[in-house]
Amino acid sequence: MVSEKNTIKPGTNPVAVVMGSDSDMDTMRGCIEQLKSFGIEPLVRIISAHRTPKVAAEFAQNAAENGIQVIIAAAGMAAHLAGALAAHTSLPIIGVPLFSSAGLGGVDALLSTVQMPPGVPVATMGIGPMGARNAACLAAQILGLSDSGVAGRLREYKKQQAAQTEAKNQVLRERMGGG
Ligand code: RP5
Repeated sequence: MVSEKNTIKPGTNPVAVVMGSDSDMDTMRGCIEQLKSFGIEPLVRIISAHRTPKVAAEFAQNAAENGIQVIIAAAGMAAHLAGALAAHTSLPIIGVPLFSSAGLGGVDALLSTVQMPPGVPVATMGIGPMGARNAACLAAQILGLSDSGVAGRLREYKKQQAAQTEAKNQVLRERMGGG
């Protein structure tokens, strides 16, 4: 088992992006890019609740000591990764349920991730790419409570989103003949 106890430089990666398999990477790339757009360099790992359960437990147990403040956990099928990590840490865990071609269209992962027992919460996003991007936004919002740089970049992102939507509305109005 590869231990990460003393290998992660504390404070350098406030957000960890953990996924169950390399087959999840295509979807989670959107999450990683979104985090980077907020100036957050994530720690990225493949850890499986079922295939490497001891690594998952150790990772979560040491996460806070390693300077991680938020963990994003993505998995498909019977997705227990987010919950398994939440069992071993009090850090906020954001779960991203993923579509898997061998699974039930992502609903299997959604239900496995969201239905946590009381006292062990997982903030569960929507299925797939939009959930992956929202996980990054939520992680940034949590960090933004104590990091003014991240908070400022989030404000800018929201402004850009509003400007894009207003521009689309303007185009629509012109196409529809004004008014
Ligand atoms: C889950 O099973 C992984 O998160 C992945 O979404 C799914 C399939 O994994 P692979 O068989 O592609 O490794 O644990």
